[in-house]
Amino acid sequence: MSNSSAPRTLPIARRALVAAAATSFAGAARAATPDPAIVNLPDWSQSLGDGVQAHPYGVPSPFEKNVVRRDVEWLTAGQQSSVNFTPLHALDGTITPNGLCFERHHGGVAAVDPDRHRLMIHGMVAKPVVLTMQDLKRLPRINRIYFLECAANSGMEWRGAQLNGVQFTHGMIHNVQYTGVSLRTVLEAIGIDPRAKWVMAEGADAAGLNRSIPLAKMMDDCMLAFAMNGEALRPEQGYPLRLVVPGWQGNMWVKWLRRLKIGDAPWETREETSKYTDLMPDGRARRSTFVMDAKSVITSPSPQTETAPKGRMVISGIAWSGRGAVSRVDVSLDGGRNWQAARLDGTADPLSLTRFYADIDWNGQELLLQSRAQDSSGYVQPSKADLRKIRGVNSIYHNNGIQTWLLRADGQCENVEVS
Ligand SMILES: Nc1nc2c(c(=O)[nH]1)N[C@H]1C(S)=C(S)[C@@H](COP(=O)(O)O)O[C@H]1N2
Ligand SMILES: [Mo]
Repeated sequence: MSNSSAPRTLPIARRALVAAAATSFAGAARAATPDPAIVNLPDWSQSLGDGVQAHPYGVPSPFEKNVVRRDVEWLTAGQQSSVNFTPLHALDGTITPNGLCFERHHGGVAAVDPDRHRLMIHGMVAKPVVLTMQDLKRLPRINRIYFLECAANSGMEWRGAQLNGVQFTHGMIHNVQYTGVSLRTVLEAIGIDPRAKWVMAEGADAAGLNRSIPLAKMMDDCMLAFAMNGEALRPEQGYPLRLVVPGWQGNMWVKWLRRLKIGDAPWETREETSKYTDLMPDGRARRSTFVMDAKSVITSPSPQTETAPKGRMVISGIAWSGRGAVSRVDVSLDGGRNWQAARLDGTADPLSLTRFYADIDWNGQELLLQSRAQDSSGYVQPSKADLRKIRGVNSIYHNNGIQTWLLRADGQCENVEVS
């Protein structure tokens, strides 16, 4: 095509594109003509806006003020040993913004001065060391995106649908990019006794939370992280130093990390005996369930999202697996009778959240919305009924059953179960 013909043909091509798009925007036709939002100049176009230093640290639009972490008052006795939840219903993509990452702590948020913080590594090592934050920041760095899911996520749903919102049923998860050093680098430099098999990680908070973690996992992919999503860790997430244990239950990701003790057997701490074990129907406890199995949930529409209009609808959700990458997500509109493959968007990175979409036409009839994840190991997320057949209903932890939302004719969703 010659240059001179381009200006003549382009407008025609553009008009054709607009016309084609207009047919698929049929549902967006406005009742009022002319549209006042078009003919009247809005306030924000009639005066100058805030100057550059109005918010030295940026904050969301006031119109997004409801997008916040929320707690469930009756769940815990107080605020210090408690939890709040990520507003999954209002988020998209895969990265959780730092200010919206759910918090779970057993003794409140420790206010740690990084200059006075130390990490001691001792036990079955050639020579014990005490490291400052500056020491750690002089080691070679890596960046990795991982999900962190509390083992108690969806724990309130074992005996039936209870909490009406994806924030509360699934919001004990976040997915951020960590910056730090690989633990292998540090442990190899220190010299580990060849008979060593376990590492105890301990936090500097009032709870002194501690967990035994297999040395093999520590050497494989664990990290000492000091930054999340490009900035220093938030105090709630363990500033200035947190252990990252990819794919494994959140409780092991010790925050305000102050000590690693190398040993040859687990320490049987409170968090791995009385807590984070699952009471089975025969009265025995299922233990050492470190890996978080594949799970998914539809985040929109869901009980906290705006009333859904009829017509084109973007069903959106997240999927993850502690065993690898999410390889497939299926969506059902009829409570699990029929399934269709959802579209996985972006790169399905191992041990990190994957976003899926299903684009549908909704004619206003009731739907029973479900999603089902499958991971690179071949594992398929089970129905709640199948999970209960094996696990009973005495558990708190490790509920990765398929979630159902009833989308009612009025465009609102409700947490339900199908049998
Ligand atoms: N030192 C310390 N580390 C801790 C905890 C704690 O209370 N103290 N809570 C654990 C639990 S139970 C979970 S689920 C995760 C929560 O991480 P988050 O607060 O970044 O969401 O941190 C873990 N690490
Ligand atoms: Mo947790």
